Amino acid sequence: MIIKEVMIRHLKMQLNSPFSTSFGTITDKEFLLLEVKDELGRIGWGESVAFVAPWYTEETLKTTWHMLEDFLIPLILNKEIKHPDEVGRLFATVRKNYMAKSAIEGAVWDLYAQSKNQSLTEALGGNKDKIEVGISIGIQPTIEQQIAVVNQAIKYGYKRIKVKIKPGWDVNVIRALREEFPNLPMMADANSAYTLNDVDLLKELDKYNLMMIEQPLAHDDIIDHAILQKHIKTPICLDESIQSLEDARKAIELGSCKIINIKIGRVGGISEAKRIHDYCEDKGIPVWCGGMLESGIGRAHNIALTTLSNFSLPGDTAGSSHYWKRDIIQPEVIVEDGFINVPKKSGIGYEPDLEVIHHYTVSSKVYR
Ligand code: OSB
Ligand code: MG
Repeated sequence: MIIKEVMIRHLKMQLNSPFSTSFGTITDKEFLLLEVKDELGRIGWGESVAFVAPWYTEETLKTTWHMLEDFLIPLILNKEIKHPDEVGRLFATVRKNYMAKSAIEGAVWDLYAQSKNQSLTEALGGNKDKIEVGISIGIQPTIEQQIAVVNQAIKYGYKRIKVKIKPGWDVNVIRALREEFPNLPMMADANSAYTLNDVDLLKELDKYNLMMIEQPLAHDDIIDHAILQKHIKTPICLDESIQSLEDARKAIELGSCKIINIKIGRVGGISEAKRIHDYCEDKGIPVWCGGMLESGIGRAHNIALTTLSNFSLPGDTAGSSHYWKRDIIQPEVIVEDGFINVPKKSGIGYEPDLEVIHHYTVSSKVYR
């Protein structure tokens, strides 16, 4: 296929409830949505997961737009692309900027699957009809409210719950939740809020039978995590620290983690995500699919990726209604009894709802 046109839209969608982490609170999700057109007029959809501020990784909505407009779109327009794996090679002269790259690459994967008359799941070699998912719950104002929100999520059918922790909101909260929910598969995500000075505190968490602790130490560290893992029994799962297959290889060789959270945007696209998945499978390291509060488009990509065999732990892909009054795809993503049915239609398997997309669009620009 030959990419003839790319449209970037800036969308702003209000979250049903504010999402708080160790770094602050998000009430609106602003992101870029990409429509990529080939020579036959087929359209592939991609989403840039970068936030407005660089608190998670260094990319932002504006840096991704800049990279797309000034570097990445010119590198793919009018190029013959036989397989999405080639997109990464076309971008080889651009360092990092993985979320920007991933937005186009995801759209090319959608186009590629459509051109083969396959679902994205089939095109990726996935083999599940339904995927088991969990939910990530932000920091609440009080422990009582935290318990109430977890309880609500359990009622909706989620069987694995992730809660966010930060200094001052950690052992006290996990202890309270464990007392309330003795058998709940539960994990904690610190988004890099601790250092090795906190080893004693992190050791305390070993008492509460957590499935794992996600990214306790610095966003770019794998050395200190390896030291920490020797001191604690709870498996460490890395998120921010793993931005490529090379990062995964080094972290696994060092013993920095026992589990990896794979996010398509953080690692530069589906092809790299699949390579990390395959490597981890080979090394006996289970993976799960992380989330970035995606709209339905990014969610659809996550669902397809999760059908790969070594996504053996429930991910953070909650249903549309957890995030939005109205999602931008039809049908919306529904979670029943902790499972999402994998769509069978060609491409991402959901229909973008243009009316709703227009409603949320702040600005847009076409490149050809
Ligand atoms: O660290 O996994 C994270 C959301 C935004 C940025 C980082 C993270 C998260 C989540 C929520 O935990 C995942 C989701 O529901 O999409
Ligand atoms: Mg995380």
